[in-house]
Amino acid sequence: MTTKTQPKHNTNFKNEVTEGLTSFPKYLSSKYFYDKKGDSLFQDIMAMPDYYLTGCEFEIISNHTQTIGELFRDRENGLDLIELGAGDGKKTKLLLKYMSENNFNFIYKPIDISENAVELLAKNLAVEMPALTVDAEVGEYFEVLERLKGFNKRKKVIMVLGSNIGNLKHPKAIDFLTKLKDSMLPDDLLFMGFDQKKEPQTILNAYNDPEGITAAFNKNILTRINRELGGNFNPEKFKHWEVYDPETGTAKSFLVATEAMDVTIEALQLTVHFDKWETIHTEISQKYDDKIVRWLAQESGLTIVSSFTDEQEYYKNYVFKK
Ligand code: AVJ
Repeated sequence: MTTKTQPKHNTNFKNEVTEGLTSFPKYLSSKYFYDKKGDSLFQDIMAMPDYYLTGCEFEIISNHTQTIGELFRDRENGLDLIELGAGDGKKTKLLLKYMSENNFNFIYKPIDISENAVELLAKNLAVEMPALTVDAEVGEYFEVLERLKGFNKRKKVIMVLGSNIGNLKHPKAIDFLTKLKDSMLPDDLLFMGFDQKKEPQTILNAYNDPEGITAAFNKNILTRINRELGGNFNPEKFKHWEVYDPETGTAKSFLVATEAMDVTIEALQLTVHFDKWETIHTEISQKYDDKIVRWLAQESGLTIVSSFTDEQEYYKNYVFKK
């Protein structure tokens, strides 16, 4: 197992925090939710009944393990299974087990922005599936994509589960999908999860739990600025607020200042003023339907090979080729 870290990360964090908190309206990127605390809060979110996404995708992969696995199967030289945003690998393990037990010659390459998540996963797999070759890597999607081009000797299957693409607005999603396509050869596949449009209240509830786990997750970005950049945010003075627009399919998270205040961030030599009820936009969680996914694929030069859904049709996993 090898783990490579991106040294650029802290500079990116500083620049993006400066950019976001000096803009109007203010924003921060959800990719910075995921430190040790954020990872563990996200684990808690995935275990909440209201956060249906995880259960639906687990249902899909467990009901169609063989069909999906056989789509992945290579004809000659073996295959690289590359997962972007691997997280804890609970859903992926279903496929890893199937492939291990059915004579696939493959290596598993999980890539995640969270060093902590990648290390935990690699350690866990070393115990649970000792025969599996795991080559883990830490990095951001867009950085890592460049390096995937060097992977072209064997068949490659790229997986992006959890509707992680939903954090990107459509133009960025097209950019991301296009780059994935550019890293693919004709036999390669992309297996990706897209949370579907549904009863708006169901979506809102997934991001608005009464216990405040999602609120803590959202506010963790402030805690992280405090710790890593010497900020003095008081997270209690911010309120988590979620909206869902059924027309665009976009769920949006905000942190709302409940009083006027000044916040100082030492490492940025920056003081940020908040008016009472001023917002920081922190995340989008885009919801999709077949039409939108077909459009995204077309714009990115990808073709949909097949798709799988759960009993309630809350969630879909699509298989793409170039
Ligand atoms: C991991 C990006 C798919 O947007 O649903 C969960 C993150 N944010 N609760 C999502 C998240 C609030 C999640 N993704």
